Amino acid sequence: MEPTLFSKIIDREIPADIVYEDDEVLAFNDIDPKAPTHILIIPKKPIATLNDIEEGDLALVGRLQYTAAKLAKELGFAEEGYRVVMNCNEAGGQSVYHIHMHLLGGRRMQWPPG
Ligand code: DGP
Repeated sequence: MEPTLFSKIIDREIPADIVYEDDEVLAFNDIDPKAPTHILIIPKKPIATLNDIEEGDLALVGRLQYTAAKLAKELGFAEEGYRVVMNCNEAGGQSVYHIHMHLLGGRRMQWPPG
């Protein structure tokens, strides 16, 4: 897999406003926020799309969701509510081919999304 923008953020080749990091996961503010809080949560392991997740990645993907909930609690909007989104491929709105979970909070969300 070619290095993506997000691999470069993991490797500190491109700056980002990092809000959480552990051995497997990195979280940073989205450059073009769609809510008062808009954080991207990514695995350090490069996985291009949701379609490329393998059985051995299941704990890692669970860790993305766990990290989203942990950040929502820390940032104070877990009880009020928030949204997590993962876009897959072009029609799904994916623009960076390294899986990422969008954590959106701090405003009332609409349904259905666009
Ligand atoms: P998606 O469209 O689901 O692939 O989401 C990609 C997100 O990545 C999009 O919300 C904007 C964000 N993004 C793109 N380039 C950068 C960047 O250089 N830095 C940061 N922090 N976010 C970026």
